[in-house]
Amino acid sequence: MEELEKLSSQLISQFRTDGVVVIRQCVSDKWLEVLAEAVEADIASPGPFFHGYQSGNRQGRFHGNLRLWEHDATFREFCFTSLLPRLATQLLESQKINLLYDQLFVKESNTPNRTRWHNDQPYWAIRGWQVLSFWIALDPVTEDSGALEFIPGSHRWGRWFQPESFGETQGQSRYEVNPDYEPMPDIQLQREDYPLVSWDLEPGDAYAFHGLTVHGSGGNLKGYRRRRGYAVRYTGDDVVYDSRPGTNAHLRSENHSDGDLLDSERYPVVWPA
Ligand SMILES: O=C(O)CCC(=O)C(=O)O
Repeated sequence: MEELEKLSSQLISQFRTDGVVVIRQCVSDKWLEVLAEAVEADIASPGPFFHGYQSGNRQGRFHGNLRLWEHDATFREFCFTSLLPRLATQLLESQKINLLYDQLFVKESNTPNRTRWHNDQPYWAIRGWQVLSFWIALDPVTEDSGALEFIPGSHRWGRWFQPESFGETQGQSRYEVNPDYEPMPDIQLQREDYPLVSWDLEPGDAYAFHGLTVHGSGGNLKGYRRRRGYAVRYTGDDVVYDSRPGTNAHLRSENHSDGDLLDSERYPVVWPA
């Protein structure tokens, strides 16, 4: 764990170029244990931003939730004091790190729901370049259990894709249309046209990816294993609030105006610690 506090320059450069890297064993067993308990508590009694996604044939269960840290001391402690803010400051090459929010994605075994291809930043009421997510595996994750797939370098396309609901039916956006966004091409149909990358993960491994990197995931087709993923999103020095249309209403702030620095109780500074 100690050596992980300093990421290699090669990894940081890969993040800069590809907009995605995998970080092995960046969450300790101790954290995994308490996070697992907190996840079960959230599934049993979800916080206010719960969203369940249904598959076409009603099979399985896809539990999602947002902003868990605001209601749960374990998630809060993790987002503030785990290694993640320290890793974020290195990957984003930023002096300061704000917590944007955290999010849970649990695909129970035999849950065929894909997570549609998308990039994240169009959903978020912020602008700036220094934006990243860690997606932490709480179970072994493989291609057939819903490993994330990414298009390396897509964070540099300069393309912002129109947000859509993660529900099953594509094209039924619950999001306000932003005329500056473009529709997401059907990447799933044209997979061979893209240099897709993915990694299997062990519990405690994480993907770290830029806010504009295009990604998606398959269903959890394993009959015996869950796929619990916990994502934590952080921002750096150059990020400010953005009131443009098309973002997720649950991720906006009533106390910020366009161009404001994020620093606040809602988007706390977590680095320097
Ligand atoms: O867990 C998933 O399937 C999707 C995760 C994702 O899209 C994200 O963390 O931005």
